[in-house]
Amino acid sequence: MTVRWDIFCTVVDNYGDIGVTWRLARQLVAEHHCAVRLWVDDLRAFERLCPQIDVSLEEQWQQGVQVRHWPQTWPATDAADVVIAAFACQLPAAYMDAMAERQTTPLWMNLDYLSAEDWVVGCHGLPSVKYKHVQKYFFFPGFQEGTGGLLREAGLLERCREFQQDAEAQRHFLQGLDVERASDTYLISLFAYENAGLASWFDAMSTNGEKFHVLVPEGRVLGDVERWLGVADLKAGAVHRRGGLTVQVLPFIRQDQYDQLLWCCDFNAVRGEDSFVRAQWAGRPMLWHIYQQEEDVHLEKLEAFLGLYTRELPDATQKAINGLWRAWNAGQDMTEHWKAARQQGPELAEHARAWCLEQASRPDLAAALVKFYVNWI
Ligand code: TRH
Repeated sequence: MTVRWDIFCTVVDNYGDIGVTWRLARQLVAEHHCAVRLWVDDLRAFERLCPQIDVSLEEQWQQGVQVRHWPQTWPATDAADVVIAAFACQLPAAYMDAMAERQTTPLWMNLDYLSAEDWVVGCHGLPSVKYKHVQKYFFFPGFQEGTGGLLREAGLLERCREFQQDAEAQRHFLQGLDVERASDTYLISLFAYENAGLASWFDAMSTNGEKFHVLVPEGRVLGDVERWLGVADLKAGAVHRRGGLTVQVLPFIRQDQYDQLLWCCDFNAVRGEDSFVRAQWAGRPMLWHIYQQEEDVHLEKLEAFLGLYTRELPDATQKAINGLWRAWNAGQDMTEHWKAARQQGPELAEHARAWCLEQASRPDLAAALVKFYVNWI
């Protein structure tokens, strides 16, 4: 019998919440033959990743997923077999009653934010609160054994490697974005929040003798790019050259295209949660701009990841990554750190490949969720 899943997503800000839940919903349908309803409170954010979304509809089908607008006034509905509250979002009271009234109690899980911290291993899968007799469980994504793993759809690495070995396919893809990649140029994608360190990084790239081509999808970092270039109102399509650095603004592209962009680039600056994971699957060196949290708790998460990511690397490589990532996340001067990272270029590239394979040797998050359910019933 087909298992029915309800996934609830509130878009707090940015695109990570919808980015993650949309991937998960599709994978549960495509690979585990589940019937999935994805409840989203903000269809406009969704539309940016998936332009086929019709924001005026309360209900629509996209890639086998039933996408439901989560309106302020909750429409009476029955509860599913498995209920996922993404990122601790609060379910509608009437839906929680529907869960409690079901003949077979549903499995209720909170899909948490990704963190490399050690405590995650101890908390993954533990019971959380109860509503009436319905028990909620913690489900933590993660990088280590004992966590829920990372989202990774079937065949992803194979498709990525094939694309990376196919220069013509990459050229064609980039051409579709009006990007002409010169053969002696190091291609970088840049997806970040506002960052005071950007000017020093761009200074370093424009003057160090190499050629860099930085692709910046429209978004929050553009203000810093404008200030550095001394131009106003940057829009998709803009291309500016300063010394060895070419800066090009891209439109915000579909989620699957963004993956391909990551696969094309020699280096990816990413942010938040979902692009961070996708950059790891691209198997290329990267730089993470972590989502800032109150009381700087994000810095502990950053250090936890760095500890894990760099743990087996030689000193110089470890230092280069730590220095670059810490400076970027503190909005500090990037000059020396970028130089060090470039000196470690081959080591960074090799490590990115190895890390990707190591992570891919673990069960993926969707499979882990399904297994959790099967073990629970
Ligand atoms: O947008 P984000 O900053 O989202 C963040 C994080 O998830 C953070 O953990 C969370 O607390 C906060 O939101 C509320 O970064 P993230 O997670 O990388 O999500 C971006 C999504 O947008 C991802 O699915 C990739 C997608 N994307 C595109 O589809 N096209 C694009 O052009 C770009 C740049 C991104």
